[in-house]
Amino acid sequence: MVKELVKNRALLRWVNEVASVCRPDTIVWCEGTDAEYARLTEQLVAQGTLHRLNPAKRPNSFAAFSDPSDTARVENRTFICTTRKQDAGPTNNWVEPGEMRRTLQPLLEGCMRGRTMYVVPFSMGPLGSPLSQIGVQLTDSGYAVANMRIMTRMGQPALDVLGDGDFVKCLHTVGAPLRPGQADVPWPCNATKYIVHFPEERTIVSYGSGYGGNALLGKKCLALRIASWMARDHGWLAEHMVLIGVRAPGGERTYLAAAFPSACGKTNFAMLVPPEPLRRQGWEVTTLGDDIAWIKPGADGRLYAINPETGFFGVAPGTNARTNPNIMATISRNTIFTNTALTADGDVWWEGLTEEAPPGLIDWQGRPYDPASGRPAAHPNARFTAPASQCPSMDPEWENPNGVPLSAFLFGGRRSTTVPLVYQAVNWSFGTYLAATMGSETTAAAEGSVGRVRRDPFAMLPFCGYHMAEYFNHWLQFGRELPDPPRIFGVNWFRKDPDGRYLWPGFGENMRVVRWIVERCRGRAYSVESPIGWMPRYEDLDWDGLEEFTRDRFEQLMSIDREAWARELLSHEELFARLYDRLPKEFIFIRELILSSLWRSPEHWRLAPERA
Ligand code: TSX
Ligand code: MN
Repeated sequence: MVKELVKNRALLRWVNEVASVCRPDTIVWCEGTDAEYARLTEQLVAQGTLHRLNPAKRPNSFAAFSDPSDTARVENRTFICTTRKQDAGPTNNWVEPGEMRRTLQPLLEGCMRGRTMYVVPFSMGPLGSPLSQIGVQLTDSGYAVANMRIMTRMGQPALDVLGDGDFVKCLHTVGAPLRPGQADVPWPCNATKYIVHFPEERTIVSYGSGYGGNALLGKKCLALRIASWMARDHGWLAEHMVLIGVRAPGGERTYLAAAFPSACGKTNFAMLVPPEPLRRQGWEVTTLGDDIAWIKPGADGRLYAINPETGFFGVAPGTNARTNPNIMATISRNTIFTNTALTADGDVWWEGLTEEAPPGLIDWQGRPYDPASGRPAAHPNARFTAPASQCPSMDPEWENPNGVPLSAFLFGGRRSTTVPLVYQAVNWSFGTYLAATMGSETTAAAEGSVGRVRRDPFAMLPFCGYHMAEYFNHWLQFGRELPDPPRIFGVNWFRKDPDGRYLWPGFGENMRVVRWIVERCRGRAYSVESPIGWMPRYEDLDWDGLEEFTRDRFEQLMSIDREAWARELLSHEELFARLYDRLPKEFIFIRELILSSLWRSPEHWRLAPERA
């Protein structure tokens, strides 16, 4: 790319301004070509940041190993800097924008000395789509550039779309300048970290980290935190959701968006393979995205959704051919792995890939791996970055610039008790309540006491760029304006029996639930009333090939325990108290309505199946 041909004055001015503060040795404008990617990765190999994997096993793929202190997003170092504190809300860290700029200024001065500053224009969403946004990331991390090339539509085409229009300014530095002659390290970063959003100025500044969501600014920072702010202002939705298509026998397609907190198998759900009997009937699931959905009303009043990304940045541990054959095919080539283990024959490995660790592993910190050590060989947050185009289940419409029409939203958490396999909210407002109060049980000691329910409204708690209660209000208002809004469902794959065994087989078998959801949206499936919404009876699900799943077990899986639900509803108060100043008044009444209907006779709600 020739800088002289860049038309956008604001971009040129900003690049010069940043360069004069950060003082990079050189500036490289990224074109986004295959040749450029080949050059860049070759250079990163020479620097020791990337390791080329055995091309016979994993063509054109690389492994990277981060500094042990830089392995995840840093939520306590993530800031929303709005003029008024109230606009960031009680669930975000807030600093006054002027004060934050004064804090960042000395950190940024000379922060890129001895390094190259890459100018990375990118489009979130299909090039030129009315649902897309352009960002430009300035970064001193070649690793971030290589990942951005997989995760976004990056380079000259994005710049062409930008023209002299507006873009989101994304400044990223690892915060590790080099003195003349100073040797670099494979993973430069800084102990001090700042992930800062100025939503009013559509600006992001990320300092000190090279990892994932801290460094690939198109993803969590732009496509969720900044975009959620823009969406609230302009009447659309930026959501932390999987996007899937369901093909029914005969070819009819229904599109669903689903939000799950971490550790619920979101990517597995995005690439769900139906069990053989349903596949034989003609049911198929196709993938549009595994993390983020941008959603706008169309001229026909329906909601249209796109996946703003072009790749998957997924957690490696637990991934295998049984739980997700589609992702295994996706990461077979052209993939960057970060913090996995290395095998003796130059491939990657992680816990759960195979039952036993192969001999001769090198762990993610470069040490020979001893399975008896009790430590994992791969970091628990080890990742792959892989092109979505390589996923066998991609939907034919996944790059449609107009998006796909949504029929339903699904919200799920990891709940070992109380919450049934599936239920349908009675309307948009009750659905908004369901999503706002969703929670998941913690699975790792690092997250505090294991098994406690942590509320994660819409799975957006770490990603909403403004006051969470305003976000609920935005959802409510959004629904009021839709003539035929998508139906809203709660799901829970993780309910256990009193002996601690999972009641539901999960994975591909979830297709039976998805099928019922699709049929509900199409007005073809029965359900019965319950205090928390509409629920399928045993005979309303397709049990073809799963006949051993008994009616009795289904009743356990679907039961609504009054006492447990009363406690559940009361515990919502904890979240509401945190958000009291802008909490929608509907929520108080909805809670009371559900609470009061718990005490109606169960016969009342079991006896009248409806098709609505
Ligand atoms: O991804 C999962 N899904 C969704 C798949 C579309 N996982 C893995 C979560 C960890 C990231 C699940 N784990 C699911 C699920 O539906 N369900 C469970 C719980 C479970 C685990 C094992 C078995 C059954 C349920 N059974 C056996 O292992 C034999
Ligand atoms: Mn995510």
